[in-house]
Amino acid sequence: MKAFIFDLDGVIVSTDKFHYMAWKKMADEEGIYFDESINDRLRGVSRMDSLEIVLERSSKSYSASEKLLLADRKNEYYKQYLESLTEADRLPDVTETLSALRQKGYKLAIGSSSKNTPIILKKIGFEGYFDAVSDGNNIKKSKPDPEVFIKAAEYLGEKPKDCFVVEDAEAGIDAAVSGGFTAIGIGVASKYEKTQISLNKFSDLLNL
Ligand code: B16
Ligand code: MG
Repeated sequence: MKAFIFDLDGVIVSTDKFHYMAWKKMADEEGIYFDESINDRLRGVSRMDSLEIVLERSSKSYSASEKLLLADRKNEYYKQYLESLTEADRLPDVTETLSALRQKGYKLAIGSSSKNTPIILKKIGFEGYFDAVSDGNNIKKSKPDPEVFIKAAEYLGEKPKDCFVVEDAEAGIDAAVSGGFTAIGIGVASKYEKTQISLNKFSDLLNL
């Protein structure tokens, strides 16, 4: 294996709590029921697809332009929460494990559905750190489509079969498997049946 492609939200940094808070604020304002288990279904899913899941609980139907406004409003709340992010928000073991993997000669990339990836990487002190970044800004189809990881592998100059993908979301594991990558699951995704390697903690990557 030549490279690791990391999902961002839920793997490198815990922005998932901010997604929850931002969707919850928007949903409360609209009188739509929203809870943590609905939020779990949004992991790795694009902003507009996430909105459709949130609106399943709405009694009102929204036009396409109203939906765009709702998604924008959620994103504004989300970006306000992102302001507080710092290097201390990198998830446990991430800093040391990434540097040890790099020392072993692996290339390191990001494969995230988020259009906010550049802001997040900057806030946590990882701007320019990864050998390649593929995110919501360079893809047409979001996870479970493999496009984001295929682009990451292309940017690295590697083939999918030579890359591990590390994911916290079922949609991300589906994307990795269908793209021909080896799918490593952490958190919720460590218990998913399609996950090929399950991690208890991030530093377990050093024992593969
Ligand atoms: P944005 P990941 C994903 O990031 C999140 O898990 C998902 O909850 C979010 O809807 C998606 O990014 C889009 O994010 O609204 O910032 O473009 O897990 O693929 O790193
Ligand atoms: Mg994720």
